Amino acid sequence: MNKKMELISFKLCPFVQRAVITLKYKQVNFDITYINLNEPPEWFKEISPLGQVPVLKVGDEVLFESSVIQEYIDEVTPPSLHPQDPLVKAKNRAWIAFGGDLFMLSHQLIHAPNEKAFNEKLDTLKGRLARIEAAHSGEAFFNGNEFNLIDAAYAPLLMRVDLILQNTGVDLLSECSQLKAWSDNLLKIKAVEESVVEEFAELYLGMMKNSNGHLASLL
Ligand SMILES: N[C@@H](CCC(=O)N[C@@H](CS)C(=O)NCC(=O)O)C(=O)O
Repeated sequence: MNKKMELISFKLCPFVQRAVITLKYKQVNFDITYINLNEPPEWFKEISPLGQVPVLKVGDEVLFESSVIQEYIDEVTPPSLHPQDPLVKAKNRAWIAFGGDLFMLSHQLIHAPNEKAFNEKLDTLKGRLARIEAAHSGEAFFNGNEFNLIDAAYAPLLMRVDLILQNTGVDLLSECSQLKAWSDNLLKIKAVEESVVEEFAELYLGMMKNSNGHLASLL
């Protein structure tokens, strides 16, 4: 790997955070450029096929889709953080995609306008989390005692779940003891701790307040 990578980011984006964790965990020297997604600059619209972050610039090339970006970073900085067994690896990829949908659901939970809509989203999210609980190894990390790409992919969600618990008392993991332990393990990893800007909690809670939904009323 010889070209310096540049990650295009939005400070609150969990998908970008997957890439940051992978870069930091693998001790890659990279640049990060933050944009305002509400007013994206012209240069960003030109390089991002979907108008979404993350985008990873590698020299003149551009990559998009967080899981693909994670895999690219992993491949150019061996040894791999993917398990070797093709079946386990394939299953992890599927659970990583599943995790991406959970980012969207957690966003919808925050924006649920009233208690009824909130409870519906809460049930859906808890049901999905129970699925991951059932697939989890029960060890320190998803597959066992080693930190893998899938752990980097889920840490952004678990960081937000923890912030929701600390600030509203809503416990999304109340029936998921393995995920609770997993979250504790992930949130103290340096690459995870340093994967967000210093003011992240403030920004996240600010977004929650601005949404003026049911969850904001519990703050
Ligand atoms: N599937 C994409 C999702 C990325 C995504 O939804 N990013 C959000 C920010 S967190 C975004 O750029 N939204 C702007 C838009 O969709 O217009 C990935 O995994 O990278």
